[in-house]
Amino acid sequence: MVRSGKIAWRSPSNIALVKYWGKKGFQLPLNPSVSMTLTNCYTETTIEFNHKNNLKNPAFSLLFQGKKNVPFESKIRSFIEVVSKEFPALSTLNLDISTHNSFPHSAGIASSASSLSALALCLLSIKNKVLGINMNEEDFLKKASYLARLGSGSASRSVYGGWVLWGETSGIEGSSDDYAIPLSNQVDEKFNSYYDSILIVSSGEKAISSSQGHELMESNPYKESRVNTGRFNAINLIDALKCCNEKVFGEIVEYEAANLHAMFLTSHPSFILIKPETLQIINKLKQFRDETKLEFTFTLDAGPNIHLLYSEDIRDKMLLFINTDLTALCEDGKWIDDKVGMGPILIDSN
Ligand code: 2P0
Repeated sequence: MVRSGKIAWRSPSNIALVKYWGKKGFQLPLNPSVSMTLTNCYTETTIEFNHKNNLKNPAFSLLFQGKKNVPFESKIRSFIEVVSKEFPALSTLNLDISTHNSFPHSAGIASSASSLSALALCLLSIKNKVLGINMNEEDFLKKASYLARLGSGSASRSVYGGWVLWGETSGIEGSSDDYAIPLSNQVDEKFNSYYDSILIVSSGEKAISSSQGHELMESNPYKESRVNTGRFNAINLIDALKCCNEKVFGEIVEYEAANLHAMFLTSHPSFILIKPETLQIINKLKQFRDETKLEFTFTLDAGPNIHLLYSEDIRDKMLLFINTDLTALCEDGKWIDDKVGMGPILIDSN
């Protein structure tokens, strides 16, 4: 039995095109979601572990961007407790965790997908080392996605590169509410060159956290309709990815963003996460598309920032438009240049 060692994983963030919003049971989604894994927005997490004889519970220390972080520590504590149920030997280990994001905390980019997936990958690697388990890559990633989902729903999708589905979906073999699956071999090559230019409208603290927002879906009068819309859109978006129908892809993506924010407006209490500049940018994008007929689309996460999605073919034209027309509406002119990515990387194991 291995008694001490070090593991480090880099795990990316992802952007959902069909949105996960609302839960059932323990961290299970009301409807399936489909996402694109990113490259440049990622978390790197290192865990040094040591066996201790007298521990009753897993003991850990946490450094986030080199500093103590109390709210994040409590999220990690709950997650480690949940993982301990699957991996009882974890309670005999002391874990020194150090984690940092490639994107600034103030960029308004959700970090739970990358940070919880990085942590899930590290804990599963540690389990396999300590217990001497050899898993093939497919089983390892499925289990890592399952564990990541227990920490944060969107994190289940970050375990895979490319395009990813989380949630049972009619007609898609292997799809499950328990873990995500990669869609890579079902996606036309064009979508594997997709860019995500993230226009930062505001990096401020959100009025409502995602956990609170998910909870508010319970009493939302449009809950049933949203669940059906999400299911329908997941099936049709996967079809559009297969057939390379960028027009249909874009229509679904923009409808999903609007539908997600409509759920915020119709929650009790109602909340609004977009800002005036969000709408100004959307109007400019629609006008630009009407004039140029370029096939790009955009989506919003649970926040005011805009994710502008487009293929390699039109990259130069989009960059020019971003720089001449859109950065003036971004906070301090900020935007993040990202693209579809390959998924997590093991960066240290000894
Ligand atoms: C998503 N979001 O599909 C949706 C769309 C934001 C908008 O999942 O409570 O941080 O940790 O499972 O994953 C954000 O919620 O929620 C989210 P938890 P999570 O990406």
